[in-house]
Amino acid sequence: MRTQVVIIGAGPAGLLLGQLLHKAGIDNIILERCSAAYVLGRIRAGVLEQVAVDLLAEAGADARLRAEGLPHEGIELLFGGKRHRIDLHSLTGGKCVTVYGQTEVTRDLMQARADLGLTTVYEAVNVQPMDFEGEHPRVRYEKDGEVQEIACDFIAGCDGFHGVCRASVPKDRMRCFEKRYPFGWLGLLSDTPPVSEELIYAHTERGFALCSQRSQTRSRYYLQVPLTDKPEDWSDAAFWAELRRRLDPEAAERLVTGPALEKSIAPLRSFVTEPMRFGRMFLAGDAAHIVPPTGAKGLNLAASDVGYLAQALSVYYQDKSDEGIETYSAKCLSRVWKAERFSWWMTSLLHHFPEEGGFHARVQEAELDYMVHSLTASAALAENYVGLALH
Ligand code: RFL
Ligand code: PHB
Repeated sequence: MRTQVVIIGAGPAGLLLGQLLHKAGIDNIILERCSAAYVLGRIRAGVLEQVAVDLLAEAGADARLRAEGLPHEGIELLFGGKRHRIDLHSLTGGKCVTVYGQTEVTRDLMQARADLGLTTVYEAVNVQPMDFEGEHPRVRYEKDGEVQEIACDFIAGCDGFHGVCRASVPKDRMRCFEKRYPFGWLGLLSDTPPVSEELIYAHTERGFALCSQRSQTRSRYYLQVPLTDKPEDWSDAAFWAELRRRLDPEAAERLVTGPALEKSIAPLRSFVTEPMRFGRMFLAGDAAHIVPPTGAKGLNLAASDVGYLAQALSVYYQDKSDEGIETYSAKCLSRVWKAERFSWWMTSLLHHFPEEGGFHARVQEAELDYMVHSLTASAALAENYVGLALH
């Protein structure tokens, strides 16, 4: 078998790249370790920047997003028992974000790919990128007990943080930067109306909480919890009671509870690999970097990486030029580090760090108060939250 680009991983990065390459006339095959149903069962991000929305439109997978996505022009910060609105729209000269679940983005991209009859091999095991430092890369994998091999021009490593692509690069060819946080987020999805029209980011002495949503009838809530907690430790009733304690009285009163459709804990981590290209293999999305979810940047960075990659490969095939390929890593990393900084900062500002003591907590409160009363500081938050421009 032969194709131009083998994409490893059918998460949002791999599926979006597949569409963008197809639109540019570049053949590609996607290899995914899990089943399509498993991929769709993972509940993750919910906030899209305009850049991600535009790329989904370019990929021809935005019909449902346009019909069902919820434009949000502001967010609320809750601290000291009061909510303060950050008017994203007016602070950024008219920009906003779109609330639309990663599950739905993935479903739409899978559907678009199926409609075009493009090949995705699900449940491909022992996927192995090979010879990517030379002119003739190959990818070997097993399907239904048989070993298969695909020859290609390029390999796109869109296989997430635990994928095989980054793991296949010799350690001395890359540098990794990592920060782990001493807590996780316990998420709960429920078919209940969201407590508030806009997202609430809450800083309290009991820990951080986030009130998000997927639609007018489906809510997604998160609680900061110790890393030692397990989802089984939290009954639905315990979750709702703790969320209520972290909200202001009005929101606590208005909160509608219901059975959890899903409950899971994600540890918080910042991680970056440099560079993001190794010969003819590129890393994109979580395969190359992780952000803590506080800034809602993980999925958006995955989208902008593959936007750059599709552009680089189009230039290669259309203009016979290596320029896009050679600048891919630096272009991505410049954007990645700004999102890493923002996500680290939002995480540091909003979470409870018991080991840091009272001084740290007072400085957090002072910064939050400064931020909501200073137009300059609010504008810096808003500019990053809606997403920096692509260069
Ligand atoms: P994904 O979505 O992890 O997809 C990678 C795909 O590659 C497959 N794969 C392999 N396939 C073949 N061979 C192998 N050896 C393979 N190894 C892995 C996997 O099965 C999978 O289908 O990465 P991608 O496409 O880069 O997308 C990135 C986003 O998913 C990610 O940035 C965000 O979801 C991060 N994230 C969140 N971001 C937010 O902005 N807000 C959130 O609330 C939020 N919650 C989360 C998250 C990430 C989580 N992870 C990674 C554990 C919650 C969790 C639990
Ligand atoms: C979500 O809806 O899952 C979500 C929203 C905003 C975040 C993180 C997660 O910052």
